[in-house]
Amino acid sequence: MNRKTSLAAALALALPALASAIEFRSADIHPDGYPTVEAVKFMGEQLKKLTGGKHSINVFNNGKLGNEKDTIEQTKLGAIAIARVNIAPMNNICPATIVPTMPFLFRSTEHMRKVLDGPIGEEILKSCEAQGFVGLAYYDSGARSIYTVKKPVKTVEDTKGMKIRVQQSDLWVALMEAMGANATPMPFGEVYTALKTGLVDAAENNYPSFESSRHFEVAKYYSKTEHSMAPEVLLFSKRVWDGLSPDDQKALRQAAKDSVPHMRKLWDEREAKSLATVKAAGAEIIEVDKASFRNAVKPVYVKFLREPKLLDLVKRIQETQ
Ligand code: BDP
Repeated sequence: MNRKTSLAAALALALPALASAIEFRSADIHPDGYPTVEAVKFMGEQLKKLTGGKHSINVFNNGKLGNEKDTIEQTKLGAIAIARVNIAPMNNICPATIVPTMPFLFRSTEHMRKVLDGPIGEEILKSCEAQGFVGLAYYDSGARSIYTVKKPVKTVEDTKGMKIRVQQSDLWVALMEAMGANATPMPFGEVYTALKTGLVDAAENNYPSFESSRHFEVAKYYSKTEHSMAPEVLLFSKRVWDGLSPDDQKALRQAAKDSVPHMRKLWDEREAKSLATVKAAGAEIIEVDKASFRNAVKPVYVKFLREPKLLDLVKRIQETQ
């Protein structure tokens, strides 16, 4: 055997081990440095540690793999292993995800974290398995508020007739319509131009997204409606999942779990930093008559929570102390 063939033989021997090492592809629409992106990178490091260096995660940020609706679809098909998305574009796919999206449901960040970390959060994720998604974790997304280009919003009266961009979810359309606005669903990546060209008058999001997307440059009135705390979710392709060993599945679950406290730390820091950035750039932070919004969106509870299962989840969330 010459040197070349013996090398080939050695490589062939090494191949079975190499072949089972996987670099999972993960999608995110946010840029580097955004807490969700950094959290999944952290999860990848944990995964490497837990699998003795075998498996890793490659985060494709900035929407490189498509908008959230597309990456959800690709994840279902198994073309992407992990989709880090907001829970809203899952609303039409997996009905229980409507619940944590509901307006004015969580009383505080602590309340939201407690619910999502516990059996209720688990139950909601589990219900998405039948649709092809293994829910690995929730990440924080703070509270979402309305921001406008031309005139500040102070009470729900001010949103009447406004064109407001929403995420791609029927619930979100209904939510804005209940406020008297015209909802325009579109992917996040199109919102800057839509605000700039007047295609929409307003959008809504948390401070970090308002800042990182630079929406504050075109919409400088940020009105603290804080109407929803719809969280982020980490979805794993059930199709890919079913081909993994129980040990690998365990490692993935653990790595995802480990990334949550890290994410929250980054999130809290980023919220404060983003607020300071947008203020320094001239954005106005406006207090609103919250009760007027709360009252206006009540019909959405009636319309979207007809199923006893969903009603029960809401009740249990409200009862969680
Ligand atoms: C951000 C979420 C992101 C959503 C975006 C949106 O992190 O997942 O795509 O809002 O409004 O807060 O579309």
